[in-house]
Amino acid sequence: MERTLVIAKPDAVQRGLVGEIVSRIERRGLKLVAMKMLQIDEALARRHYGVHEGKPFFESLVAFITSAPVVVMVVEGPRAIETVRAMMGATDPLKAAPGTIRADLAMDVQHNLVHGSDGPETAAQEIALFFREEEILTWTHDVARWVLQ
Ligand code: IDP
Ligand code: MG
Repeated sequence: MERTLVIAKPDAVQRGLVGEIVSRIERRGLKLVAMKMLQIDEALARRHYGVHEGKPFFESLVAFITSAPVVVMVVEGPRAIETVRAMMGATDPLKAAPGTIRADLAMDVQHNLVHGSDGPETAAQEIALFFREEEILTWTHDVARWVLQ
Protein backbone atom coordinates (compact mmCIF):
# COMPACT_ATOMS: atom_id res chain seq x y z
CA MET A 1 0.00 0.00 0.00
CA GLU A 2 1.40 3.38 -0.97
CA ARG A 3 1.74 6.32 1.43
CA THR A 4 1.90 10.04 0.71
CA LEU A 5 2.36 13.17 2.82
CA VAL A 6 -0.43 15.72 2.58
CA ILE A 7 -0.27 19.20 4.10
CA ALA A 8 -3.25 21.48 4.52
CA LYS A 9 -1.20 24.66 4.19
CA PRO A 10 -1.51 27.86 6.30
CA ASP A 11 -4.10 29.31 3.90
CA ALA A 12 -6.26 26.20 4.36
CA VAL A 13 -6.13 26.54 8.15
CA GLN A 14 -6.79 30.29 8.04
CA ARG A 15 -9.68 29.90 5.60
CA GLY A 16 -11.30 27.04 7.50
CA LEU A 17 -10.79 24.59 4.65
CA VAL A 18 -8.96 21.82 6.54
CA GLY A 19 -12.21 19.90 6.96
CA GLU A 20 -13.01 20.25 3.26
CA ILE A 21 -9.60 18.88 2.28
CA VAL A 22 -9.71 16.01 4.78
CA SER A 23 -13.28 15.27 3.77
CA ARG A 24 -12.40 15.02 0.08
CA ILE A 25 -9.56 12.62 0.91
CA GLU A 26 -11.82 10.47 3.09
CA ARG A 27 -14.70 10.50 0.63
CA ARG A 28 -12.41 9.41 -2.19
CA GLY A 29 -11.77 6.21 -0.21
CA LEU A 30 -8.22 6.90 0.90
CA LYS A 31 -7.16 5.98 4.44
CA LEU A 32 -5.75 8.48 6.95
CA VAL A 33 -3.00 6.81 8.97
CA ALA A 34 -1.50 9.85 10.75
CA MET A 35 -2.49 13.46 11.29
CA LYS A 36 -1.33 16.41 13.38
CA MET A 37 -1.37 20.19 13.59
CA LEU A 38 1.85 22.14 13.94
CA GLN A 39 3.47 25.37 12.91
CA ILE A 40 6.36 24.60 10.58
CA ASP A 41 9.58 26.37 11.60
CA GLU A 42 12.07 27.81 9.16
CA ALA A 43 14.51 24.87 9.35
CA LEU A 44 11.77 22.34 8.63
CA ALA A 45 10.41 24.49 5.80
CA ARG A 46 13.83 24.69 4.17
CA ARG A 47 14.24 20.91 4.40
CA HIS A 48 10.76 20.10 3.17
CA TYR A 49 11.06 22.47 0.20
CA GLY A 50 14.82 21.93 -0.28
CA VAL A 51 14.37 20.95 -3.92
CA HIS A 52 13.17 24.51 -4.62
CA GLU A 53 16.13 26.26 -2.98
CA GLY A 54 17.50 28.96 -5.29
CA LYS A 55 14.25 29.40 -7.21
CA PRO A 56 12.83 32.94 -7.27
CA PHE A 57 9.81 31.98 -5.15
CA PHE A 58 11.75 30.00 -2.51
CA GLU A 59 12.11 32.64 0.24
CA SER A 60 8.51 33.69 -0.18
CA LEU A 61 7.42 30.03 -0.03
CA VAL A 62 9.34 29.50 3.23
CA ALA A 63 7.76 32.64 4.70
CA PHE A 64 4.30 31.47 3.63
CA ILE A 65 4.52 27.88 4.86
CA THR A 66 5.78 29.05 8.29
CA SER A 67 3.23 31.89 8.59
CA ALA A 68 0.45 29.99 10.41
CA PRO A 69 -0.30 26.45 11.57
CA VAL A 70 -0.71 23.60 9.12
CA VAL A 71 -2.30 20.17 9.35
CA VAL A 72 -0.09 17.36 8.09
CA MET A 73 -1.27 13.87 7.39
CA VAL A 74 -0.13 10.56 6.02
CA VAL A 75 -2.60 9.15 3.54
CA GLU A 76 -2.52 5.55 2.43
CA GLY A 77 -4.02 3.67 -0.47
CA PRO A 78 -3.18 2.02 -3.77
CA ARG A 79 -1.57 4.71 -5.95
CA ALA A 80 -2.14 7.20 -3.12
CA ILE A 81 0.56 9.57 -4.41
CA GLU A 82 -0.95 9.97 -7.87
CA THR A 83 -4.49 9.97 -6.55
CA VAL A 84 -3.82 12.85 -4.17
CA ARG A 85 -1.89 14.78 -6.84
CA ALA A 86 -4.88 14.39 -9.17
CA MET A 87 -7.25 15.58 -6.44
CA MET A 88 -5.04 18.64 -5.77
CA GLY A 89 -4.80 19.78 -9.38
CA ALA A 90 -1.98 21.73 -11.03
CA THR A 91 0.22 23.99 -8.90
CA ASP A 92 -1.34 27.10 -10.45
CA PRO A 93 -5.06 26.99 -9.59
CA LEU A 94 -5.86 28.69 -12.87
CA LYS A 95 -4.40 25.71 -14.72
CA ALA A 96 -5.89 23.10 -12.39
CA ALA A 97 -8.71 20.96 -13.73
CA PRO A 98 -12.22 21.78 -12.54
CA GLY A 99 -13.23 19.65 -9.58
CA THR A 100 -9.78 19.67 -8.06
CA ILE A 101 -9.09 21.24 -4.67
CA ARG A 102 -6.97 24.02 -6.17
CA ALA A 103 -9.35 24.83 -9.03
CA ASP A 104 -12.40 24.80 -6.80
CA LEU A 105 -11.01 26.67 -3.82
CA ALA A 106 -7.81 28.61 -4.67
CA MET A 107 -6.71 31.58 -6.78
CA ASP A 108 -2.97 31.96 -6.41
CA VAL A 109 0.03 29.80 -7.34
CA GLN A 110 1.51 30.18 -3.83
CA HIS A 111 -1.71 30.13 -1.81
CA ASN A 112 -2.84 26.83 -3.31
CA LEU A 113 -4.03 25.21 -0.07
CA VAL A 114 -2.49 21.78 -0.21
CA HIS A 115 0.76 19.88 -0.58
CA GLY A 116 1.06 16.29 -1.76
CA SER A 117 4.25 14.30 -2.30
CA ASP A 118 5.22 13.94 -5.96
CA GLY A 119 6.79 10.46 -5.97
CA PRO A 120 7.60 7.43 -3.82
CA GLU A 121 11.05 8.68 -2.77
CA THR A 122 9.90 12.17 -1.85
CA ALA A 123 6.89 10.69 -0.06
CA ALA A 124 9.15 8.56 2.16
CA GLN A 125 11.48 11.50 2.85
CA GLU A 126 8.66 13.93 3.59
CA ILE A 127 6.78 11.51 5.84
CA ALA A 128 9.98 10.98 7.84
CA LEU A 129 10.39 14.75 8.25
CA PHE A 130 7.01 15.09 9.95
CA PHE A 131 6.27 11.75 11.63
CA ARG A 132 8.02 9.10 13.66
CA GLU A 133 7.20 5.60 12.47
CA GLU A 134 5.19 4.88 15.66
CA GLU A 135 2.93 7.86 14.95
CA ILE A 136 1.74 6.19 11.77
CA LEU A 137 -1.07 3.81 12.56
CA THR A 138 -1.86 0.43 11.12
CA TRP A 139 -5.60 -0.04 11.09
CA THR A 140 -8.16 -1.90 9.08
CA HIS A 141 -10.18 0.30 6.81
CA ASP A 142 -13.38 -1.74 6.98
CA VAL A 143 -14.92 0.16 4.11
CA ALA A 144 -12.03 -0.67 1.79
CA ARG A 145 -13.74 -3.79 0.42
CA TRP A 146 -16.50 -1.51 -0.87
CA VAL A 147 -13.97 0.85 -2.47
CA LEU A 148 -11.32 -1.51 -3.83
CA GLN A 149 -11.33 -4.86 -5.54
P1 IDP B 1 3.34 21.42 -6.08
O1 IDP B 1 2.91 21.88 -4.71
O2 IDP B 1 2.19 21.40 -7.06
O3 IDP B 1 4.11 20.13 -6.05
P2 IDP B 1 5.90 22.73 -6.55
O4 IDP B 1 6.41 23.11 -7.91
O5 IDP B 1 6.54 21.58 -5.85
O6 IDP B 1 4.31 22.54 -6.68
O7 IDP B 1 6.04 24.04 -5.66
C1 IDP B 1 5.87 23.96 -4.26
C2 IDP B 1 4.99 25.10 -3.81
O8 IDP B 1 5.69 26.33 -4.05
C3 IDP B 1 3.67 25.26 -4.57
O9 IDP B 1 2.66 24.41 -4.11
C4 IDP B 1 3.36 26.71 -4.33
O10 IDP B 1 2.82 26.93 -3.03
C5 IDP B 1 4.76 27.35 -4.40
N1 IDP B 1 5.08 27.80 -5.75
C6 IDP B 1 5.41 27.03 -6.82
N2 IDP B 1 5.67 27.78 -7.91
C7 IDP B 1 5.50 29.07 -7.50
C8 IDP B 1 5.63 30.32 -8.17
O11 IDP B 1 5.94 30.42 -9.37
N3 IDP B 1 5.36 31.43 -7.41
C9 IDP B 1 5.02 31.36 -6.09
N4 IDP B 1 4.90 30.21 -5.43
C10 IDP B 1 5.13 29.07 -6.12
MG1 MG C 1 5.98 19.70 -5.21
